[in-house]
Amino acid sequence: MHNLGHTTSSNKRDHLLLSPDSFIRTPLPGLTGGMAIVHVAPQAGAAFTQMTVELEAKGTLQEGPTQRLIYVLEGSLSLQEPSSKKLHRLTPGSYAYLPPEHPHTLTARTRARVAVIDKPFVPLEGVESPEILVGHEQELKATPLNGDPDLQVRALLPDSPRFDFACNTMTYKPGAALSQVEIHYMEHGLLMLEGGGIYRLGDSWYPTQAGDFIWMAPYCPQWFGAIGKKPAKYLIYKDFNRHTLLA
Ligand code: UGY
Ligand code: MN
Repeated sequence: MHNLGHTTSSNKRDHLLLSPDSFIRTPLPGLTGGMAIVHVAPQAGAAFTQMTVELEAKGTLQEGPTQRLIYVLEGSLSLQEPSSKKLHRLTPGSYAYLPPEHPHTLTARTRARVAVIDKPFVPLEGVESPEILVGHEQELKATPLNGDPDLQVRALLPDSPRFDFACNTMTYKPGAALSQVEIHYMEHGLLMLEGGGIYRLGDSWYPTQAGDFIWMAPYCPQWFGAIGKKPAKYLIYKDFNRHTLLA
């Protein structure tokens, strides 16, 4: 539906807001039986790529050109990789960190949707590179952000300088909000998973709901307040643990 050219999506110098009505699906090398929605990429000014990969049953996704984090949004999948003889079974909330040059095959057992984050790895002298990690969000301890019990953060990756990025889920009770307008050197890729609210990005305030994607460039002023009767939850990426001159 053309909707007379209207969309809530927006492309500004320091942020992108992409709502599902403007998503474009494309093939991707290493992807069979599915399509990729590339939400953000270096072409837009980001130093990473974030996509949602949609797979039919039996569709597969193989490794990309660099390290990767996957987070299952929908469906049931299996992950096969050389360091383990067993198949990892993945369900919604499952995630996996896959180091660079770590061949793997993700196979959909049912129709599935997976958030995929690819980032060129920045090694740190004297620090071992990270290894494969597979987990489920339910197993993670939640930490209140700045002591606010109504805003809970779950870190998918361990707090370790081995990793050059962080990826968290943030869950806001209705009415909860970030306690400050953040402005920082790290960029963000954000996928709204549940509920909604108002996102301030730069000098604009946007209604935001489950399904939306946001990219925040370094130093993009940002603030979120959850609105509605159920919690708002998002998956958020940021570059982390490296000197800015190394990135
Ligand atoms: O980790 C963060 O910087 C996070 N608090 N930012 C955000 O939610 N926009
Ligand atoms: Mn932030």
